[in-house]
Amino acid sequence: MVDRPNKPQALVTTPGLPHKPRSTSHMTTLAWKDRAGNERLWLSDAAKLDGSKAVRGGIPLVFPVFGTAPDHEPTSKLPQHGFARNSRWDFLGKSTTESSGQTDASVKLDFGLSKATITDEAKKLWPFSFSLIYSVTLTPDALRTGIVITNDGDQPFEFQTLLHTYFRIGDINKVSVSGLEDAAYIDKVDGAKEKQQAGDVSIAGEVDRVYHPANPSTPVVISEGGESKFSIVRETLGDVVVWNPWTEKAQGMGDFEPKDGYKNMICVEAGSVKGFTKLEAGDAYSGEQVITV
Ligand code: TA6
Repeated sequence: MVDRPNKPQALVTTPGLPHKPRSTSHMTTLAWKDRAGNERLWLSDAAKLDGSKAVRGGIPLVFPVFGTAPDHEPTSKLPQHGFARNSRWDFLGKSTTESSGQTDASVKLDFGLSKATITDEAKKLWPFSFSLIYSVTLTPDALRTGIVITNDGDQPFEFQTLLHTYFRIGDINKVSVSGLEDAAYIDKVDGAKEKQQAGDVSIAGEVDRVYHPANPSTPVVISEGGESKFSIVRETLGDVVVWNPWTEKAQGMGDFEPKDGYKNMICVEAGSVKGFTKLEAGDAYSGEQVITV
């Protein structure tokens, strides 16, 4: 076969896991610097990076449940946001594409988790046969993170999944989020009431909302002082959570530092969390976000 220039290196992309993982890590993208070297994700100064607790910041991966689901028997015993973000994942491989110009260079890392590699405790709480491949792709102007979920068993299971992205911003008081206008949402700060979004979302206090935009292909844009900072395009992930803990909740989280750090972050989280997605035996689900700066 003629070797073509810039051929990506071999990459393990099937749901199967390598026999001997090269390295393992917890599943949170911790940092992302843009081409100018600016850090674009928020990470708490008190974030636990030793695996003792979910990382406060970056992009923790939520699976197989969002929040807790006491009324959903199969996931009712799982910890908040499920086990994926606290599990040790296998590094599956890396692929790079060189670039003639500066526009299409990319590096992609794949990580794997499956029933065979989660803890016995997690298996007890959620005994289904599954495989996850989590991919992180960096290009000069974008970060893509995506998940492929495979049902390796002989019975269906239901799941929720979400990319819990902590965006770094300069001043929350100058931030607005567009692309959610007219979307129905559940307001978790107001008795989980169902509401409809009028215009852009602004933050002047604790906000914890689960949006279900009518048109999932509309980009969600985070602007500051009228200038677009992040554009988020979603594939399959039909819901968007917007969260800012504000003063009281920030005060109450031991791993949230500095305490006024809520002024410099906003979570805009792409996910499939309205109800549960059913995955039949042998089927696969994939969802991705592309964040452009
Ligand atoms: O995504 C918003 C949310 O569900 C909030 O309700 C808040 O609990 C946040 O996630 C952080 O959750 P964590 O388990 O990481 O403290």
